Amino acid sequence: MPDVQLPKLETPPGAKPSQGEPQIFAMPESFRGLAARVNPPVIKPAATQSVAPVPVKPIPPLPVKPVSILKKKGMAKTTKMIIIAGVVLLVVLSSAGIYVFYSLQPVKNNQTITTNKPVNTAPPVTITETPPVVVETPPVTNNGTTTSPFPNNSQPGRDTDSDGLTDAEEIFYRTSSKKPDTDSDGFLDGNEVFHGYDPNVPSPAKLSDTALVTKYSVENLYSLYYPTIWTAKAEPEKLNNIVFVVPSGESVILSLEEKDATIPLAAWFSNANPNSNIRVNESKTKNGYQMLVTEDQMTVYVEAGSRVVIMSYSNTVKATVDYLATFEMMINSLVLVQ
Ligand SMILES: [Ca+2]
Ligand SMILES: [Ca+2]
Ligand SMILES: [Ca+2]
Repeated sequence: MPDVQLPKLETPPGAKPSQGEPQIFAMPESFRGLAARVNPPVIKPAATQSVAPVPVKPIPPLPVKPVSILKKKGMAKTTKMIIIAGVVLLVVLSSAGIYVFYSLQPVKNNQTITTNKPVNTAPPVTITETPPVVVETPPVTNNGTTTSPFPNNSQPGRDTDSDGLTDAEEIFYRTSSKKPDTDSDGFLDGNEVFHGYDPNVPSPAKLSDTALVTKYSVENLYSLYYPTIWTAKAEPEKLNNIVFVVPSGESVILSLEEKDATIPLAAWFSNANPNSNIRVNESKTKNGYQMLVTEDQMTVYVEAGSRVVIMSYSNTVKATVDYLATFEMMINSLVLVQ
């Protein structure tokens, strides 16, 4: 059998030999390059048939309504009204916001709050302290007629508001001469001073807790309060006698007299003043000491066991008695050491 000459495998130019198996081209050499020589078939165009044109009916244009100038004006007016309404709405909302903002702010102290709620009234305060009540018995003569409490040459000081404090005393105690109850605690200014209460502070504030009065003490004998602006001094010849001098010239003189402790105060007075026509009335100080009070209320004799404390209001420089309530305050503040 003759050897069959196998077509030689050629490697196309530019082809890279594979590193493994050899590449094999199956197309015979005679067919190669024919594709480039074959003429492409000519396609004849199909015979065209003449078609009669279909008359096209023209489409009438859509009727366009002309926009009138008046409508344009109406639209502009509507837009304007919308803008105005918007502005008004903004103003209303802003006002509401401002109102809410300020209504939530804390109320200042000096603003007055009005409310329709009923105000709870605090229960009345009951003061347990013994209320100062002045019981002044006008001097009465034998036939029952009232007489002037002062000597003929003296008249009571002016008391504009009739509260028991003269206008001069109101200045000293810094109270109102036109208001009977300066601290509005229910007690008259004169009553408070009479009993040693502070007329400027509601009861039971004591006058002795203020700088208005000063305590005067004699060891083993007595103590009492007197106005700070007054001057207290001992008499040179009687060291037991103390003179409290008012800046305007009046004075209160305090003296001590010996007494038999077994003899009652009234009997002592009669024995000590056998030829005197001075009439006295029995009374008690606020601290409970027995005393005798002259009809003009300007001298008192206080029982002190083996002594008698004599206090006298001396008014030789003025026609008016301006410090009688203060004099009574001093008497009521007296504390005896027995
Ligand atoms: Ca007065
Ligand atoms: Ca007054
Ligand atoms: Ca008062």
